[in-house]
Amino acid sequence: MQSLDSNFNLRRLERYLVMINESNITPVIFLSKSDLISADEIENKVNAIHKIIPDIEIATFSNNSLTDIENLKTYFTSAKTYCLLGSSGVGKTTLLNNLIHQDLYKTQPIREKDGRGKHTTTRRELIILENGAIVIDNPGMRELGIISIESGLDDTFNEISELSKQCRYMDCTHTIEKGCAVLKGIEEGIISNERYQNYIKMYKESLYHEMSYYEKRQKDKKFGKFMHTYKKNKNDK
Ligand SMILES: Nc1nc2c(ncn2[C@@H]2O[C@H](COP(=O)(O)OP(=O)(O)OP(=O)(O)O)[C@@H](O)[C@H]2O)c(=O)[nH]1
Ligand SMILES: [Mg+2]
Ligand SMILES: [Zn+2]
Repeated sequence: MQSLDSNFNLRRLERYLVMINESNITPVIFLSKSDLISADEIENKVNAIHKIIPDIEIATFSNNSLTDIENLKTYFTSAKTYCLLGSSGVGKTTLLNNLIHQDLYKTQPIREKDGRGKHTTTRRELIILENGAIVIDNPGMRELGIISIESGLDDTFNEISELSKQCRYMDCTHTIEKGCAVLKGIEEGIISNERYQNYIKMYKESLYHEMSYYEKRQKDKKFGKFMHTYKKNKNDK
């Protein structure tokens, strides 16, 4: 979920989608606070998403509209589980309360000075809707850490991964190599530079995380060895 006002951000959306695709979850984009901007602006934002991810489902809504809430309910199918993800203050808990027609969970206005949420929800809440759909409200995310994102990255940046098959080298990093089809695609305007930048950034992050994970494992091994020798010495004494 992103709100259609200041929170709307395509790059952040891509980050969420990488994580979601990596986990094999079907994403649906909810754009909240449609009451705060004009119909034209809403259309522009929806088009901007569809331009980079053509067949993703998008629903725009306002938590202040009963009709919109009734409409959103059609997205929640019986016996399926749904997770509300998005920055603090976009209206996840407000939606949850609306779905159950009760003000059960706490919501809070966003900070006026920077338009950010106050991290009101501090733990996950699970509710079951009338029709049996399960909805989980999550605390707004401060950042989206990345663990390993190979397939999520490919699914989200589909046009880049498709082109990369034509790179001259199998292990092309698409940054400096001669014969890189991705770099060529940017030059020719087939690939958007903004998407490329985000792709590279997330790719590097995932490498970094994998590396530090590896290093952590190495450390654990050393620690394990240490404990083993320590115990052995102790028993020998
Ligand atoms: N104008 C408008 N305000 C909304 C809408 N949805 C939520 N809000 C307001 O936005 C503020 C934040 O809503 P919350 O539901 O607490 O946001 P949240 O996503 O749960 O935030 P965290 O729990 O911090 O992650 C509240 O003041 C809501 O009343 C909407 O559709 N339109
Ligand atoms: Mg909340
Ligand atoms: Zn390349």
